[in-house]
This record gives sequence, C-alpha cells and structure tokens, in this order.
Amino acid sequence: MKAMDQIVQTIQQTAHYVNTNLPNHAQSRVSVNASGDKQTDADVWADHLFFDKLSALDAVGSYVSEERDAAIDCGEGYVVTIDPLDGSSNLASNNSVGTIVGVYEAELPATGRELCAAMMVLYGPYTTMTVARDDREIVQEYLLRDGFSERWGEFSLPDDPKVIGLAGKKYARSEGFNELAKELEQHLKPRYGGATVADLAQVLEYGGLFGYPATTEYPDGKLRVYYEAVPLAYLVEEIGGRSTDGTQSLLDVEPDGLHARTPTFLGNEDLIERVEAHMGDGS
Ligand code: AFP
Repeated sequence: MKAMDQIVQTIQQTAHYVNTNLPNHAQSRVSVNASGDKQTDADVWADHLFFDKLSALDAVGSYVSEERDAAIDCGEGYVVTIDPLDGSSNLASNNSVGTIVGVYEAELPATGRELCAAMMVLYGPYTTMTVARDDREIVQEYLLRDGFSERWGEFSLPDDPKVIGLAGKKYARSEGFNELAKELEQHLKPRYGGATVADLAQVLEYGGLFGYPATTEYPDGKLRVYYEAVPLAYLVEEIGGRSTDGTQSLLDVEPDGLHARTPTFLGNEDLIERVEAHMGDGS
C-alpha cells in the first residue's frame, strides 16, 4: 500500500475508535499542559491512540502533536502534525469535537506550502473525515459508520456565503476588527461553537467566514499554526477558498516554534479579501 494511503487509513480507523469511545470521556478532567493550554484527559487519551497507531507505520518518520512539547522521532518517512482532539472543552456541553492532521514531506520548520496532505475529522451527530492530498484531484469526504469509511462526496465551497463564526470577546478584540465584524454580521448569520473543525464545517457547508483574530488574551491569535491553522487552510485552499493571517495566506506563515500561534481566517475569497483590506490598514 502507498505510504500516504497507510496514513489516511490509520487516521480513519483510529477516528472510528475515538468516535465509539468518546462517551467514556464525557466528564473529562481539565488540567493545563506544558504550553499553558487547557488539556483534558480526553486530549491525552486521543493523543496516545493516534501516536500508537501512527508511529507504528513505516510511512511515518515523525509524530508532532499539540499535546506534546517536542516532535517524536519514529524513523524515516512523513512528518505528521496532529491536534488529536480539537475543541475538547466542548465535551462538557456535549458539542462537537474534531481531529486535525497535516502531513509534510519536509522536515519542520516548514510552511504550509510543504504540506502534501491534510485531514479533518468531525465527531458530530455523525462522523465525517475530509481528506485533501496533493496526489488527488478532489478533496474527498468520507462518512465513518459501522467500522467502515464510505466515500461520501466531493468537498466544495458555495459561492454565496451565508454564515460567519468569529471568536473572541468584543472587549478583547481591536476596535477595527469589531467594526468589520459588525458590517459582516449584518448579512451573514453568526455561528460560533468553539471547536475549529465544527465551526469550519459550517462555513464549508453554507459558505462564509471563520475567524480567530488577535485578542488581548492571545495577541498572536489562539490557534496553533501547525495543528489547526495550516492544515485547515490547506483543505480550504484546495477547494477554491482562501485563508489569511490578516496579510498573507496561512500557507505562507513561517512559524517560530512547534507551538506557534497565528490569527486565523478561513472561507470564501471575497470575505478573506475584506479581512485583509481591513487589517492592512492597521486595524
Ligand atoms: P480546546 O481544544 O481547548 O477546546 O480549544 C479549542 C480551540 O483551540 C479551537 O478549536 C477553537 O476554535 C478555540 O480553541 C476556541 O476558543 P475560545 O474558547 O476562546 O472560543
């Protein structure tokens, strides 16, 4: 089997297991990890599952997880970055969570231009997995049920945007950003849930904009370059959408460490242009 197929299948199989066993983590305890982020028992559990399965593959040379301080060397092969359980604070309220994966042929540090695949799993009322690969023409969505992964459809982005999901408390965001948000929210329906994969899924279904800007609490934005922003930007750009950190595509961001953060905006081209026009004037 091709090395990339091994990785995709392993993520699918592990996601099935995560999906089936998430109820055991409904009341996950919260602690703080080494980089100062909240970490639940479920984050640690999912990280161990994905590590055990991925590190056993010949295809994987390095495992780089949001839940770990450093990359784990597994031999020769692709560098896999992962947020094993994105949005885990949503477990307490029984809202959706996800898994985000990036696959690099290059060693890190690298920009998103070096990605050769990205995937996201959404554990919602049903579980889906979206896969973008540089050796495939289309971005494929799979429905994961009864232990199988069915090809479900091709991913696309509607031209006529309908929804907007913006993070951050108003008082913690810049005045300029709040002005832009106010303008956009006149025409787009606000939809924000606090798990990037789930929030992005709404944008991909209905068209629109997802954004986590810089705030006073997170001056560089909250989302991690390697584990959230860049792999999701790859998925969105592969289907004709755009991404930005305010001035450039997220695929061009040069992270200054494994846990670097970035302001993150993903969605329809015209909305990303409006974000860039607004932020370009110093807002
Ligand atoms: P958790 O995994 O700690 O729940 O964080 C999720 C996340 O990194 C991302 O998925 C969300 O978009 C963002 O944080 C939500 O942050 P706020 O709680 O500040 O809205």
